[in-house]
Amino acid sequence: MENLDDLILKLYEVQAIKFGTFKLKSGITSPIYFDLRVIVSHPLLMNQVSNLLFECAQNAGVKFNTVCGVPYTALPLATIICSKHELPMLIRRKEAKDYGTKRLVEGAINPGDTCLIIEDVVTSGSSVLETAEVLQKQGLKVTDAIVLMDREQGGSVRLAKEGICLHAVVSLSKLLDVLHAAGQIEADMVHSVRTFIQENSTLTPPGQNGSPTVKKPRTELSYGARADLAETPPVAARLLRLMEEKRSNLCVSADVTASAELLQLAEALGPLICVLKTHVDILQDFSPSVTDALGQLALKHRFLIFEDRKFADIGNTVKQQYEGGQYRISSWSHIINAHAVPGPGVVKGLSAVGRPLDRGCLLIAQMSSVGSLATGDYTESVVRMAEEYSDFVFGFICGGKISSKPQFVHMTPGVQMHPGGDDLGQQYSTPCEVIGRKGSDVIIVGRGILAASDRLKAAEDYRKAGWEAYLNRLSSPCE
Ligand code: S5P
Repeated sequence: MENLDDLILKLYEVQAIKFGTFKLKSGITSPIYFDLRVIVSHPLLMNQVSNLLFECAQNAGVKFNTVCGVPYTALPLATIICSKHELPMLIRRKEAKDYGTKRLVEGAINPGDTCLIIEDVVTSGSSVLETAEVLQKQGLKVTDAIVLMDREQGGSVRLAKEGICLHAVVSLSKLLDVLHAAGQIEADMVHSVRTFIQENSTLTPPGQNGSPTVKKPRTELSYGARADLAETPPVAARLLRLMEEKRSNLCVSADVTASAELLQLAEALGPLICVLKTHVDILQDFSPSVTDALGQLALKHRFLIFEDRKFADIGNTVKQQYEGGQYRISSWSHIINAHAVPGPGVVKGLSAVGRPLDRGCLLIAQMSSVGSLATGDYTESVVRMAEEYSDFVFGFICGGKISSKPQFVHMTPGVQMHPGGDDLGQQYSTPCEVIGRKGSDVIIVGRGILAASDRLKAAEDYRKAGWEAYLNRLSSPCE
């Protein structure tokens, strides 16, 4: 992570990233501009970028036989990677030679081989697609592309629709966070770039005339691609994006009773998790300073806070429970959850408080405990309620995937390395079962980590198990 922060600052220093007013090829005026071509004059930076691109492919578990850089900026990057790791490379010509062999691709082509594509910046994904098509015409398979910078304007979704999984070293969100934290850009600029990106997605809304005819997706959408599709509430895209960046679909359930221990857990496990789930009402020594400190740690380690309050009353009551009382949950918790039992009023009440603060809510659609009544028709009604209030509800507490809408995040409790349960009705499934077979997105783990003698190691084991199950799911054909 520190490597990445350092890289972002260096790219800014050499003006590969610029802020201001730029007219793009499309005629649109953009507040941000990337010109990665300049890095060829900075050999150390070239090596650093190439290393991170290669690491990204390795971390994503991509399997490939050969490598091709999209001409021209990514060409030298692919060369460095191939040279350093002794991998065969292919060069795509932009124009076929009008003499000699007229080849579009130079290098030894073995039909059936898988070629990894390397690119510098992805906006709509069209340059990667062009290169992929040329390679595919030669009989090569293209399953993955690694990009240094994803502008988050729909490229990963477009590529996924063509069966190519895009892995980004740096997302635009991360870049803005790092430059802002380092005092290089003002909050106003962060805001105007975010607004520009949101308003200039290259995705054509489904059903609209002129939407491109796309092949049936061969791969499932990655968390990063789904972040591009998740418009509201903003916390959904934030979560999906940081899962992709931190390579973590682990939520730790920090069910401890002392504030100091809660903060220690957040400090130690923060880098490994995407969400920290709390039950602040079990803290014996709660004070607002704890949630302030937790907020600081969430910023430092880039995780979201989820107060597992399970609201379940009429709208007017939950509104007060969420905003007021001694816990003032809405002021610090990015995510909350609610039972749907009271009907839509519970969501409306919570939304009145949470939406203006850009918070998000998960509906409890299923439970992990023996004899739970949240099954069948009830679960289906919860999914419909989530769809109706999708400006605030962005997912579910559930046992597995219950909605195919990519913006909905499925979070599953009752997870341990071995199936089983406790003597009060809790039931456990494994990360592999929950993420791989049942299609959930996030594992929620409490005692599996808290009761371990080495909590840090246990958390890393769960992170790895959850992430590998996700990668396997991504690489196997959908449906
Ligand atoms: O159905 C559920 C919903 C939730 S949010 N089952 C659960 O166990 N939970 C919560 O997840 C529960 O309140 C606890 O905080 C955590 C599971 O903890 P563990 O120690 O059993 O992993």
